[in-house]
Amino acid sequence: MAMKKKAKKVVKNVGFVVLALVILSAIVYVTGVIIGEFPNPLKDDVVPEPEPGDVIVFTLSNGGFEQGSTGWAVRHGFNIVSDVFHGGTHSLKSSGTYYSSTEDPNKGDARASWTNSIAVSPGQRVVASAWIKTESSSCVDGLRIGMDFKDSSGSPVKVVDGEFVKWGNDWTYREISGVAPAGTVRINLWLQTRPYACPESGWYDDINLEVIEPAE
Ligand SMILES: [Ca+2]
Repeated sequence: MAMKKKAKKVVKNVGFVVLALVILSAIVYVTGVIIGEFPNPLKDDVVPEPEPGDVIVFTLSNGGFEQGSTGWAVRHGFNIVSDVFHGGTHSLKSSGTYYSSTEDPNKGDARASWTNSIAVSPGQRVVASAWIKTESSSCVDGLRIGMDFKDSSGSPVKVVDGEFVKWGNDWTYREISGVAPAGTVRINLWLQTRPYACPESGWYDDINLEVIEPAE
């Protein structure tokens, strides 16, 4: 009888220890996701580290705007300047603009973007980066880059939004990446300032984008 009781007690204690470990692990994991130490499975893309044998199949040209707007759709709210830059002697300046898709449908998207389609196949890795500077402002958000992975009908199969460089920061580096999902035929790289009507300015420079064919 005593042995049985003792065994029951041991089982109960082990049960408590396991439960405590599970709760502790959950707290550590959730804290990790919140502070950004661990990937958030709902949000973050797991992009493999570079491997020997990876081949870069596309590199963006004129990411520093030294050839003016060549290759870029510089829409309303954007212009090439030579008084502020991160590299070389030019950058892309973003100023407050007005955009309403319902009131003014023909004005066009208030995002600058790389005009030419960049061919990407499923499984290929895309890494893009930019240097961004912003004036001080009480506006929310700021400036960021992002990319849309699109299928043959032009529908996005995946969107990667970069983290904003908030208003009031000197040149700051941002990098985004993603693996092309099934159905991808191309990507669209875009530069976005939010809110569009913020009266202050921001600048983009030294933008890089590589499409990488992973090693076999
Ligand atoms: Ca430049």
